[in-house]
Amino acid sequence: THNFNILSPQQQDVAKMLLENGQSHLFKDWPAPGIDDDQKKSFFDQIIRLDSSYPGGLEAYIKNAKRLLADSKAGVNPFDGFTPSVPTGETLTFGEENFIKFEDRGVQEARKAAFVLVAGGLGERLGYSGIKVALPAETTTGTCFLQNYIESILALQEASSQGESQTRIPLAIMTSDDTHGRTLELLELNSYFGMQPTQVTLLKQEKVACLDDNDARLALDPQSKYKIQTKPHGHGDVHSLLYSSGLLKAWYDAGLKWVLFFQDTNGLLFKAIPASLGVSATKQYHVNSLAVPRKAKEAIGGITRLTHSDGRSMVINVEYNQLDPLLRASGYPDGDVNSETGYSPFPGNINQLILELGPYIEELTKTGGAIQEFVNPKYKDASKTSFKSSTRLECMMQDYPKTLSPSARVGFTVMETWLAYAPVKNNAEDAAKVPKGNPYHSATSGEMAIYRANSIILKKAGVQIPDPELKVFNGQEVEVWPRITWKPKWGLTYSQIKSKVSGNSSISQNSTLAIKGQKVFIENLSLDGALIIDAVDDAEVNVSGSVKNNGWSIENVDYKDTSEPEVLRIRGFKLNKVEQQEAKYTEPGKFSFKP
Ligand code: UGB
Repeated sequence: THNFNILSPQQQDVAKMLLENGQSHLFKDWPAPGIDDDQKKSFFDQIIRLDSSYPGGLEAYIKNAKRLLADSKAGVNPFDGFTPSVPTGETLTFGEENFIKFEDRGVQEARKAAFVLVAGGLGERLGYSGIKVALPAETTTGTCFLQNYIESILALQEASSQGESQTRIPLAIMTSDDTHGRTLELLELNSYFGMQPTQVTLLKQEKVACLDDNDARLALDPQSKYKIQTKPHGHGDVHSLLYSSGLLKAWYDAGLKWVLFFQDTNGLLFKAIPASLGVSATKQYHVNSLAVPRKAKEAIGGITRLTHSDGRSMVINVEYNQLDPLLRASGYPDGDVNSETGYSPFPGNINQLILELGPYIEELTKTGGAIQEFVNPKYKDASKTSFKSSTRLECMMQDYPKTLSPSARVGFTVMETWLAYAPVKNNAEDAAKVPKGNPYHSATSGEMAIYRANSIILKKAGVQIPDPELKVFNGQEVEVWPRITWKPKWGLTYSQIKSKVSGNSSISQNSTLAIKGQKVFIENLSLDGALIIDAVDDAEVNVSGSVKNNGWSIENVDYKDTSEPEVLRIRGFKLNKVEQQEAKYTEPGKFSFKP
């Protein structure tokens, strides 16, 4: 009935495959040959794209979808036979001897590392109109997440290369149609924030076909009968993309050993990277997941040991929406609740994974990078025979260990939340509804967490800093510490930071301190106001004396106030730069800053 003669042989093959896999509805409304031939061809272009971007092709996608949809309809429990228990991992406390030892080791290992940023998500929960990596992590300097990430990797590169200039830590960024163009533009407009353009590889993930029903019939776009409707497949795509692009092999051939995955909006992350890489290297972990103490019902997965009745056992993330039902079904009648410590006994997954490259490539050679998928249809009614809207298969990058053999060394590292984790995921309205005591994960809390972490670190390094004030922005109560920021190259590890701080210094609660230089030494500084130190890398500046001015105050901004820019509205405050002292050093040399 279908005349496919206008098609190329490759297109005819996929047409045949579709018909053999229950997809004849796609052609049901096609007019006679000669009509709409161009659209028909572009339909097949899309089909071929969908076919080539999925491990095993579209046929495998349809088969996997049928199986997963049947399981979902039958209510099959993905954890059937498994009992959850609390796993043991490495727990680190910032500044302790152990922590410093791991940091030193991590810095050494970093020259053999490659970084992978997953940034294909649009961040629907945040509702920000731009791409998330372009969002300022903090507004004191206006540094966006991508800049912070790249400068952190460059700082690590410099610290680990010990003068060997050829070390270049590669960075791959997974984008999607939603983020690709704007990510590339951000990099190009800012000269890659100091990286060599050849150091950075963008890998674009494709969306996958939507499904209309339990027979996995592909959904047509509501606007066009010549287009399949598509949706994101999830961050798990990163594995097949790294594999099929040949990047992993290139890294392996270049002698690299570690691949570090991270997400788009965590302004604290790199404070935890050196130590956790040190843990991977010391413990020879094939997989190391970073974790933080988790509040029950927090929207981060729980790291769990799952033991099967047949004896198999694995340490894996159980996603936040699955943890509660799993616990209830396995002898924890209260489900996902805090223990007497005030936290869930299951560490929270922050989706920062460190994989050892050799075993990783070996595994992907077997799987082609395919990650265990799931489907989450919204059914019309209890008969589960039809969907409210089309669905699709999804996958998550942290599910990678699920296919590993039990002999794989899979571990995790728990860090303090203040040091390691403050993502920007929730819009102001939703953040204000977060149960009291649980983290907001908003632009407000994300920025304040940076000041808090920097203040706590300087305090540990010997600077006197008062306790924070509590303030409310966009309905969220947060700790407000002095607004202290520094460039990653000033101090990425505790040892580096301690080597820059000496004597007797103090910073008042209302102060702002921005260190935009590498060799800036804080000696005997008393700061009550705003101080910006901007020095080229070869200028060594010793800072002491007393700085007092009216500083930068914090003013409330209502998120509904459209006269303010969106980046300020979503955080609920803006900085009013009343008065500051600026110290600028543009030439190499030795300088003393004494106001
Ligand atoms: N992302 C992509 O690159 N492509 C996609 O198709 C989708 C996302 P979300 P999520 O650490 O806070 C994860 O949406 O998926 C990127 C973990 O699953 O921010 O709800 C996207 O750009 C969860 O266990 O998070 O939850 C972003 O960088 C917990 O660890 C990243 O993937 C949680 O993150 C995450 O996407 C967390």
